[in-house]
Amino acid sequence: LLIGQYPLVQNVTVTEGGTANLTCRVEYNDNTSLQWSNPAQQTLFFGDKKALRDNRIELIHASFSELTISISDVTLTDEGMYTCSLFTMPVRTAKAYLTVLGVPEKPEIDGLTKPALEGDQITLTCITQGSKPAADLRWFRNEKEVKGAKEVNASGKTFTVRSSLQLRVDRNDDGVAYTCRVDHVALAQSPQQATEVLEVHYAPRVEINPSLAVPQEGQYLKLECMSKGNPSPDPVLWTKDGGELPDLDRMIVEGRELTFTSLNKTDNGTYRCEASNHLGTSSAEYVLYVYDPNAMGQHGTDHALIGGVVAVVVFVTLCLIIVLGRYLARHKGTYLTNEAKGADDAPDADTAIINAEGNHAHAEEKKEYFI
Ligand SMILES: *[C@@H]1O[C@H](CO)[C@@H](O)[C@H](O)[C@H]1NC(C)=O
Ligand SMILES: *[C@@H]1O[C@H](CO)[C@@H](O)[C@H](O)[C@H]1NC(C)=O
Ligand SMILES: CC(=O)N[C@H]1CO[C@H](CO)[C@@H](O)[C@@H]1O
Repeated sequence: LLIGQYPLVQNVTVTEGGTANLTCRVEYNDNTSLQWSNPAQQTLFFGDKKALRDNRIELIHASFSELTISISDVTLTDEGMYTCSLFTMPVRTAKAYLTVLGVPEKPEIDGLTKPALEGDQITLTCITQGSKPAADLRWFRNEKEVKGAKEVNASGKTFTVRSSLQLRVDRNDDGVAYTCRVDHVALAQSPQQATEVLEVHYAPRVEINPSLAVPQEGQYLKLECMSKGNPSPDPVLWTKDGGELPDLDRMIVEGRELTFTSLNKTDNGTYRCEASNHLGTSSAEYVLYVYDPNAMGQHGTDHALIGGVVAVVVFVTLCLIIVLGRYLARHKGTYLTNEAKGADDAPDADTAIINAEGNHAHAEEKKEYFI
């Protein structure tokens, strides 16, 4: 026996249908033979000599330092422990485990009723078979991931994986895509997926959109009946005050739209739009009150008048405050300085007072001027 005279092998993982290469190396060897045998202990190759008649098994390389064979079209039954033997005395062996990955089948989505009715409780189930190890299933509502309930069952060497999603459908689910995606090592970068688009039927919901907020006599007005339902509720029915629409040239019904080319006071009343499909009927009402443009104008001038009056009152008040302020300041100032002035010029106190009073009168004149 030489130092380093022993076989070396590595475990191998291969995807179902692929090719597995089994290599056995000996670093230091004399002319001792190498052999590969399968999990059933059958010899596959003894040196370069093929022992088992299986077309899928081929020799890749045979020498005293290496024996490499390949198994193509691998199936799950090929999985197991393979042995490389070096026929020294005693025989030395090395074991390599061949793992075969089961490729999950394309997933299928069950449980979808088409169309579903609003309020229905449905359970979508996604199934994929044949994965090994068990595949992972993930659900997406449009692009957003949602949580499903997973269940794994072994069937032979592979697994059947199910994931179910319980939904109470409403109108917002109409047209929504539910995708079930299979993630698995054997699928590498290309996960398998299945998608179902929900179709939800629901009773209509109606709304009336007027083109004007304050309709006035003579104006053009369009009332649009917005109805949403599935199947689409078409056509819609317009009525006025519980009866038929008056037959007037300036009142035009075109599909969902009711148009008044020139509003008249006699048009006011309650307009109703009704839409139905096989799931129900729904309606909306609009109370039309045609304003008199002259009355509106009157209101306008009233407002302008009030505004004007308020502005004048505010202005006058401000002026009064300013004038009062100035008057008070001036009154104080003139009183003090005039006294001093009068006292300087006057030969006696009486004259000083007279002078001061005279100046005071002069100041009052000035004040009047300021107003
Ligand atoms: C090879 O696989 C076997 C069986 O799965 C395991 O026990 C062993 O540790 C593996 N050897 C290596 C080197 O990974
Ligand atoms: C409104 O209708 C009445 C009667 O149909 C008509 O006499 C009147 O002139 C109309 N008013 C306007 C502003 O069109
Ligand atoms: C039919 C109707 O509703 N007529 C009303 C229209 O508005 C005037 C006031 O502008 C009411 O007096 C009418 O009764």
